[in-house]
Amino acid sequence: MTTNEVRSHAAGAGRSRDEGAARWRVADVEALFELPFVHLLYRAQQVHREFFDANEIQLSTLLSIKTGGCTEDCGYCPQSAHFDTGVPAGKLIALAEVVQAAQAARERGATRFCMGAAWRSPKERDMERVTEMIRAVRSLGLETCMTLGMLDATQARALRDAGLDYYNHNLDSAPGFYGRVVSTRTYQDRLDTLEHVREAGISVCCGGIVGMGETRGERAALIAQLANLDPYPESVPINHLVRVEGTPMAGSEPLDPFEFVRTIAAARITMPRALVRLSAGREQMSDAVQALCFAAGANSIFYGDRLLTTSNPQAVRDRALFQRLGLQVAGGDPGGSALE
Ligand code: SAM
Ligand code: DTB
Ligand code: SF4
Repeated sequence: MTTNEVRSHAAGAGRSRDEGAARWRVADVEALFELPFVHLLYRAQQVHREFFDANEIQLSTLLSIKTGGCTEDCGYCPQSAHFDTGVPAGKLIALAEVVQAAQAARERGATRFCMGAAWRSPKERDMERVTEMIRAVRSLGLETCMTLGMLDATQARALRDAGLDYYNHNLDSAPGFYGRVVSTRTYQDRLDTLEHVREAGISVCCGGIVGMGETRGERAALIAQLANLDPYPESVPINHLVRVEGTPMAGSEPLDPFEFVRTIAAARITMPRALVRLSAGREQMSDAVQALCFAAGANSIFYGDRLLTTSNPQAVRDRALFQRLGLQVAGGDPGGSALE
């Protein structure tokens, strides 16, 4: 693809919804990755500015509502019962604990509260309790997101009826790489859950992990897969693998940070209206690389000292970074004093 073709493709030129979904060929996305770095960032910035205030970021806070002991064998995950990572298996936490954490997140400036459970899929007895959590968090005026594993159509509708705004379910890698990541479920299982979520009318949060030893072509294939979901996800978390000792992927070769930035830029260009979230892995990233991610079109982060089981930059460090970069936080001031 020439530079001009890349530009017109990114702008959606010549395609309309009526003619069918816009399809990104893997080769087209690879062509984005191959652009000289500054040209790629320029393209991403053009697209970003067309649809967003490019200086504004949205803050989501995560809470693990059920930690560890998971039956799945996802090779990156500290919560799998298949690996010895020192993460103990817990039970579903109490509603009051969730409400307390959500209140604290709101005071610190988060606008979305994401609750994650280390499940293959929720059991029937869990559904009542998680729907209570959705109602309670929503009543605080926060957007709600849950990630509970695979859902069937009935479960997706139950979460929708409780008012769930977003469901997070990542494709995690390119289809061709997935078999090297997990053996206890298939790529098609992931796509089926996403379909149930979409059909229930819940907004989709779906992204992946980079730095698991995949090739550039496989990173491009992941982005193409996400961009070709019809419609593409409203929210796209791009995680950098957090290498946790005891997981099969702990020894993955470190990824060139510029390659991570390129992945963010490719996500921005191919999914122009999505919130692209610079997700796991920020703790291990320099402030300069994070700033490049924002310049490449990332406009959301996980904010708060913990992800699910691993640490995230301290909120005070993030606020200092926002200030140094002059970044505006969506929905107002990130409640600095509430944390000190
Ligand atoms: N159990 C549910 C599932 O897998 O769908 C939800 C929770 S799971 C922990 C949510 C996501 O966290 C995964 O899809 C993966 O993208 C991300 N994740 C888990 N461990 C990670 C790691 N070590 N580094 C980066 N991302 C990770
Ligand atoms: C997502 O894409 N990343 C978040 C959230 N969705 C649930 C989880 C990151 C987990 C990182 C490893 C851990 O803390 O256990
Ligand atoms: Fe379980 Fe989710 Fe971790 Fe896989 S990513 S082991 S499904 S908690």
